[in-house]
This record gives sequence, structure tokens and C-alpha cells, in this order.
Amino acid sequence: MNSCIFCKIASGEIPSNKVYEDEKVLAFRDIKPVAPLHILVVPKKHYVSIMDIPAEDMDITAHICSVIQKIAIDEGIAADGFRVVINCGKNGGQEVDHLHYHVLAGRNLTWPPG
Ligand code: IU
Repeated sequence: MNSCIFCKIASGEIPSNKVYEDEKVLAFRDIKPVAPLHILVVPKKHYVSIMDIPAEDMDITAHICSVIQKIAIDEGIAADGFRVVINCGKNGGQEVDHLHYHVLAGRNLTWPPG
């Protein structure tokens, strides 16, 4: 996926405000934050959405969950709480077609979402 902007960010071709990286995942601060803390966690391998993850790769979801735990501790948001969002497809509000987890914190997030 040479044209995918998150592939380029994940590979370092496009710089980002990185908060965590390992061989499978990159986490970086969203360029248009909608909360005081807004971090995106993306797999380095390209999946369009959660619907695009093959069964044999599903362990990436558990790995991302453990990365989110680490980010929550490192960023000091675990005690007050936070939200994890995956937008999927048109009605889900997905704009970038590379799987990403939004981590949102730093204010009282309302429910239901708009
Ligand atoms: P969405 O779930 O696809 O709607 O969210 C995409 C997010 O990616 C959105 O919050 C953008 O602000 C964010 N983003 C970014 O942080 N850096 C970029 O270069 C681009 C989008 I393009």
C-alpha cells in the first residue's frame, strides 16, 4: 500500500509525533486532537479496517491492547479513564483506510457519540 498515509507514517517515511513503537505497532499523537490526549495506535502491516484482519493475524489485536495498556500507564490516564475507538467504514466515520485505534482522554467524554 504505497499510497497509504498511515503506512508512510508507520514506516517513518512521513514523520509523526511518536509516543510508542515496536516491530508491529506505531502510536503517535493525532494531528487534529478531539480531546486533550488523542493518540492513534496503528499496526505497521496494512489492514483497511478490523474487517480486513485475517484470522491468522488476529493476535495483532491483543498486542495493540497491551500497547494501549502501556500508553495509558505512561501517559497517566489510567486512573481517570479513557476511551478507545475504532471507526470502521463509512457509517463508522472512518476517514483513513488503514486500521487505527483512537485513544482519547483528558476530559469527560460523553455517550452516546455523535
Ligand atoms: P478516522 O477514524 O479515520 O476518522 O480517523 C483518522 C484520524 O487520523 C483523524 O483523527 C485525523 O486527525 C488523524 N490523522 C492524523 O493524525 N495524521 C494524518 O496525517 C492524517 C489523519 I491524513
